[in-house]
Amino acid sequence: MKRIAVTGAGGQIAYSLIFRLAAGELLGPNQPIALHLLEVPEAMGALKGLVMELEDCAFPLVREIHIGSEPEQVFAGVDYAFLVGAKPRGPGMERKDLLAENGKIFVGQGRALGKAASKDVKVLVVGNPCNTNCLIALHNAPQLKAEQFFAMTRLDQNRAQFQLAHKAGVPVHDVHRMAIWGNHSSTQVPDFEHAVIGKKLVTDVITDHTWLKNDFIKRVQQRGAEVIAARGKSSAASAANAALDAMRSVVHPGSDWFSMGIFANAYGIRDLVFSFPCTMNGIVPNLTHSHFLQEKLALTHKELIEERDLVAHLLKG
Ligand code: NAX
Repeated sequence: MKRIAVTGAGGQIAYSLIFRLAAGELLGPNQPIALHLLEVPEAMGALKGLVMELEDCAFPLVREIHIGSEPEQVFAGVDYAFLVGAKPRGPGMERKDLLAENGKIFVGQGRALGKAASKDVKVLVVGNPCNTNCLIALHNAPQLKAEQFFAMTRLDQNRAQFQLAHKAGVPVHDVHRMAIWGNHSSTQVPDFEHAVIGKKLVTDVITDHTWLKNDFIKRVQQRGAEVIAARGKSSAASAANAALDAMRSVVHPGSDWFSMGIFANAYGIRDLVFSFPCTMNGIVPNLTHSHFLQEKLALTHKELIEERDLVAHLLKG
């Protein structure tokens, strides 16, 4: 039996994610699972409704369902943890207020994972600001290795892959090596310089480089806002899908690159959770960028340093 935790289990991303986990989409059709679902007490009613629906699906792989509001109890023995729950930015709230509010959540959840989870637990942080929340969680779980923590930039990668495929008029599975660098925010760097379509560089297939440098980058950076404007709510099913893709890449990395926020000292980045292109062997080494992308990388790096400075009191030295 494998134990999978989801936090924010009464929220909208979880409403898609949990049913797909229950159907076996993470670990396959032969792996029985236990679901460990964490919510705040005020949302326990919604979570109980979700559990009824899970029961009514009669998923053969779901052997146990645990719900609760105490992270240490809910995380007991978990092998995989999706940290989705966080507070949304309220009216008049500044980024530093959001960081402080949500940062506290990840102090508590990091500690609880360190104490209660399986020693090999893999943790994917989705709740925003996910890179810095992930940094906080791993600092507060000294029993675990930093390499067990990941922040989700896979939705950005998937968005970028679609945009390139659409522009080139090819199926989305022809686009590979689509890396997102840096922060999951509007400073993220969608790296079109190393992406390929089939065996050719994207820059050779899409010859409109003005589109790549301007419209493409902006579209991917702003896609979350575009979805909110259209739907009136933030991305949910696509975020759940990306969370599954991301955790699957941790469990069974394939041959393609995947983007992931990880704690690593590479490419001049130190002591941050920064998104890099990864493979089963770790960060893809020895990539170089044009001056144009280097400037963008410097901006996202700077933003992550600023976020880290704002939560310095939540990090253990
Ligand atoms: P919802 O507001 O629908 O759900 C969040 C849930 O978390 C709520 O039910 C809330 O009660 C719960 N929660 C709050 N504090 C908690 C705590 N301490 N312990 C457990 N549960 C807690 O938001 P949803 O749309 O599901 O989004 C969740 C998070 O994902 C947000 O922070 C959002 O910004 C972030 N996203 C991250 C993305 C990424 O690519 N990394 C993309 C999608 C999404 O925007």
